Amino acid sequence: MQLNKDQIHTSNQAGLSRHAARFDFLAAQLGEDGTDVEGIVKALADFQVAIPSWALGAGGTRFGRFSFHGEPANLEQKMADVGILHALTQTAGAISLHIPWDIPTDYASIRQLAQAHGLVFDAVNSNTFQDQAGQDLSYRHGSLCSTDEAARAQAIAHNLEVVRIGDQLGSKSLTVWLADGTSFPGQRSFQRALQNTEDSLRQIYAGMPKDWSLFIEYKPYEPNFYSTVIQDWGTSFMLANACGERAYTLVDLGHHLPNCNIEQIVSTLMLKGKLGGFHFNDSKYGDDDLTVGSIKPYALFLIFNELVYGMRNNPQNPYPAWMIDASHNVKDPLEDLIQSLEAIQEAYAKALLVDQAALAAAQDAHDVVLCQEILQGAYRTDVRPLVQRARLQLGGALDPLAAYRSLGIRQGLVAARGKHSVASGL
Ligand code: PSV
Ligand code: MN
Ligand code: MN
Repeated sequence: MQLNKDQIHTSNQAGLSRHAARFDFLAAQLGEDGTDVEGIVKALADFQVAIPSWALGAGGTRFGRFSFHGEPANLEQKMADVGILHALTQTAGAISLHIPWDIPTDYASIRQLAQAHGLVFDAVNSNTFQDQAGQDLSYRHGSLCSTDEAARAQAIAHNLEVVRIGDQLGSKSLTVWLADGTSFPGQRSFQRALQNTEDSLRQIYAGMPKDWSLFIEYKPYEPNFYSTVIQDWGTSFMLANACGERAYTLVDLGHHLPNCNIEQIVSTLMLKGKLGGFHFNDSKYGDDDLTVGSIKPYALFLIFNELVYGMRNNPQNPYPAWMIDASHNVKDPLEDLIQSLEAIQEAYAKALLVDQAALAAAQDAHDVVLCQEILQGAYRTDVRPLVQRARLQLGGALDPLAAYRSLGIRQGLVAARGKHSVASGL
């Protein structure tokens, strides 16, 4: 199933004049304050977020999995789903694969399909947090950190195989997330585990093509609950430095202990040129992987404020690789991703509204009240007409969620794939 521009164009007609009135009103207001409205609309149009191939089936928790009708059963169908998201939102122009869950069988046709949907392949993800069928050695006691040299070698070889697969698709980066850790005090030597992990990552880094980047994800707990080897941004940063210039830290919003100041982490990493990748989701308690912006939209805005600051002021930092890392079992996954993409665009638009020069002046004057007013003035602005305008200019839907429903997309997918298709992967 592929949406064409005419279907979207037709579904937009009823709302166009209302949109135009709202946009003009907001643009006039912002223009009076000296805001570059066209520049913001362009920045929004340029912002593309990768969709992970594992977010398209109905997710689950470790306690159960509930299928959603019309789920994509293979990589081609997952790409079709991302194509639908991209056609509607014009913000999901990339896909991120998890290997071995989504190994292409015919590379040329997969590349062609990506092109037809207007997609590129972003970072590829390795998986040494599960044992795979036919694998010689188990990761039960760790992978890149393992005290068993042969298990470590197997995990390194897997990562290099993932790079080889990604290279044939045009990917330029590898994301490593490890489940390695312990659940009980004394279970393993912290130092040996960290040293082994560093040695393994350095070997992976050395084996990547010279135009590839390595993203190292951290997470304080889960599935291990006493310690993880790469528990925090500091450990990831240290490992990235040990690997080399093209190794970076990846921040996943759900991978922090409660109340952590994530915006400060983002800011520090960008100052040091080491924020390589970013995973969006939201959470109430831990790594909940809820819809972006559903729980803490103000925190998301503050994080975006630092991202925008970093993108403008830190040329030493590469342009980060953005990805949504969320998964559900109560929503239609495509509707959920549309909501996440909308929340991302809104937070980004609000951050772009922050008058950074005025904020710097207020900071220098120690006018704490004014600093807060500047941030919250941007946050309280209803930026939806700007986000809509960016989408419209690219041929997307005025209201992607409403269009998804009125065009009967889920019904079409169920008719094409059946009620009980099951996604590969998790
Ligand atoms: C595990 O917590 C995780 O969320 C990591 O962030 C990975 O990116 C993702 O799952 C898939 O492996
Ligand atoms: Mn992640
Ligand atoms: Mn996670």
